[in-house]
Amino acid sequence: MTKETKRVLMTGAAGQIGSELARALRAKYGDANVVVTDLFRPSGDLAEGGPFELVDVTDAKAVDAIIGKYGIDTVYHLAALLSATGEKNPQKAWHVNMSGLYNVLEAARARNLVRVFSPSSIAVFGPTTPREMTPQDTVLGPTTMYGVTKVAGELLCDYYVLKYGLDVRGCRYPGIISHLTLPGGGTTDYAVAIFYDAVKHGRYTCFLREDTRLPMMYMPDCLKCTLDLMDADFARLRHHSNFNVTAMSFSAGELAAEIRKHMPGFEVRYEPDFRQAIADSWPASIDDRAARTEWDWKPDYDVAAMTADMLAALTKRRDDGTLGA
Ligand code: NAD
Ligand code: AKB
Repeated sequence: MTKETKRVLMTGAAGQIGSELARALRAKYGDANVVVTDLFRPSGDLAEGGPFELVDVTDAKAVDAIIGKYGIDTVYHLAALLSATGEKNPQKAWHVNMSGLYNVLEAARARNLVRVFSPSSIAVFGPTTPREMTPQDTVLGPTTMYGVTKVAGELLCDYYVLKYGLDVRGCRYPGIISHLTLPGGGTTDYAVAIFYDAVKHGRYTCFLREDTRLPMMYMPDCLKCTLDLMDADFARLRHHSNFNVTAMSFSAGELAAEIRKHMPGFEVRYEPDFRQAIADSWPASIDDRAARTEWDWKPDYDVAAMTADMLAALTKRRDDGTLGA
């Protein structure tokens, strides 16, 4: 039987996903029962709407102490360095991503926690992986340090399931698109930046080629996916920490064309940089039938619905004066 979550700890909560997932978890479990942590204190209700603590996940004692202090039973471990930042400092990416995960898993094992969520990424795949409808169980072979840490992370999580019976879950998020908190240094960040620049300036310079096609997901689906996976019946799960999930795939040029349906004068220039090689090593589309079969995963947003919603939300923020220069 799946055990119940009562008190949650989130690491890396000030980031793109954590800042929205923390709000969703507070709505679900109550403000006082979701302890939000990061390396820095974010402004506004994220730090003020419930318990907030500064925690560096590479500090094993700090991770264990915060779990003990608040009687935590479930951890959402989101602290990480992403692909582009990771390629600029691979040693730090290894340290943060691997030590952070190990410290969380060890504290969870020692304190017999109910459940841990540790997201993986499409970055686990590499140039030798089938690019179209990438299967659930296939060749991995990433060529970025970020991808290496995500493969090792999946294996480590599965080891804790097998060896210690710890309930660890995770999915391979594709690029996540959102309008509340900017992404923190990934290759799919262009698919967020393009909306900000469209609304603010009517033009965008893209760091990937026009024909670069990648799997993506809108934030409401990312939140649903995460919460549903964590609520799934453990007995139904054949996979644990490495579920393929996706909602849509498009090229940079196709996304620009979708935005032009709302803003006919929108201009995009393409000036690929080092992130092009990373994108070229990742899948164009994902087969997520395992997630659909094992815990009923199904996205709500396609590219048209996501684009309309992103533009409406960012236009409102621009008109409210909360979008910045
Ligand atoms: P993000 O970069 O926006 O946020 C990460 C947070 O971790 C930041 O707030 C940062 O301050 C914090 N952090 C970094 N080092 C830390 C440390 N030593 N101790 C504590 N906190 C630290 O990332 P995100 O997009 O919110 O990603 C969350 C998770 O989801 C990551 O594991 C990432 O790999 C995964 N993921 C994200 C995407 C995406 O498109 N956003 C896609 C696939 C997987
Ligand atoms: C990145 O681009 O690094 C992330 C990811 C897909 O893991 N958005």
